[in-house]
Amino acid sequence: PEVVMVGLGYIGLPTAALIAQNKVKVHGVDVNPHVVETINQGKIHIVEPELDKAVANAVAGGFLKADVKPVEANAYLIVVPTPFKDKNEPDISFVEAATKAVLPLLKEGDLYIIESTSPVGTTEKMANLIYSERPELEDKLNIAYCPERVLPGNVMYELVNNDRVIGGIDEESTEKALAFYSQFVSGELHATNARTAEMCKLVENSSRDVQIAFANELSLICDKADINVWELIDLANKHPRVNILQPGCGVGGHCIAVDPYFIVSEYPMESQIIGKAREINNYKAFWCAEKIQNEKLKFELEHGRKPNIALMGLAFKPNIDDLRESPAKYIVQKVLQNANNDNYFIVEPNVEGHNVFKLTDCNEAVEKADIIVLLVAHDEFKELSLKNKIILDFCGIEKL
Ligand code: SAJ
Repeated sequence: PEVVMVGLGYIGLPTAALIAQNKVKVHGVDVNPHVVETINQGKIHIVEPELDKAVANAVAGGFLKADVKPVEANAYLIVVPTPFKDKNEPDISFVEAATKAVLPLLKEGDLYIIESTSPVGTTEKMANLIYSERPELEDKLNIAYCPERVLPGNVMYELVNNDRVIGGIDEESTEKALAFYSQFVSGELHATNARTAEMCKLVENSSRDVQIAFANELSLICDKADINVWELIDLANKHPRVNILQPGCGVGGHCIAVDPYFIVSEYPMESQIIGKAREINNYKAFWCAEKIQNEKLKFELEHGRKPNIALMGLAFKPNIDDLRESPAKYIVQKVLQNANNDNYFIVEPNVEGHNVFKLTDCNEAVEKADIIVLLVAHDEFKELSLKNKIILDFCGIEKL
């Protein structure tokens, strides 16, 4: 094969399929034998529009093959997770393990690229690791960092059309990596160094987190000031140079709620706003859970019975089935603690059956509930008639 792709998850698999679509042979590697088997049958293990067709075609055409081990190639892409250890320290052990797995296969002129979101300096660190084990290859490899920036749900389009930032550990590496991506990407390719490219990825997601924190802070202020925050933001955004994002029940997903910590943990004294934004967005979910408890107590005092409560949405953002790092899920878990679950109806129209939560049909939950808590702005919820119900709207559905 021409390319070895280490990691066949949410980014690695679509990228492998895209490269294979261009009739370049890709050898995909994943530590999970079930994933390897599924892909080799031309099927997929994740939910992403258009990905099933792309993988089926790539496998049937003989351009994509999966395995638990890498083989010799000309380009090696590392697309594995970089999770967090305790105290919000980034954990690059998967990148390290992937690098060690391809290390013995490297030869002069090969391209080694990291796409995984990584703390600044990771690419240099991996270059040192490679050269300490293979000193004969020193300065003879092309080593670069090129982060992905695709939006889940629109990956197949954005992989081709988004601009990319590409940073090598030296100029030749940058050029070789640019040439590689120019085969598959029609967005613009921007050259820089590895450290800047690493920081660029972290800053993109931190910027969004800070902006959402501003909106969430406004929602807390407006709640006290008795002002409708959605109307307020709408009006403020009429200013030609103001563009405030939407408040919600917190920030979730495995990128925006995580990547800022890669900066904060490394530069804690300097990253005041970035750190505070994380705190505000985390606090917003806690605040929502408290609001629900208070509304419940108020109802009990007024009516002398426990209210039925519909908790609407579990996903981390509208119209997806992904519950990872979801503030809505956190809120539901928190209000269910020590509660009589018979009074709660959990609704998530994008998920069919869940091993922890007993899910209720949307209309049934609304019919039975005294209090409706709107956690996620799923399309299904916009059509509901919520007359004569007490409504806690944390995602602006009533306004939409
Ligand atoms: N959210 C709000 N208010 C808003 C916008 C979003 O509360 O106005 C919340 C969402 O509900 C969700 C969270 O923010 O809980 C994150 O959602 P998102 O749609 O902003 O982003 P992700 O996590 O799906 O994808 C992001 C994207 N990054 C940016 O927009 C800067 C994507 O381009 C990245 O590739 C992706 O992270 C990643 O993999 O890093």
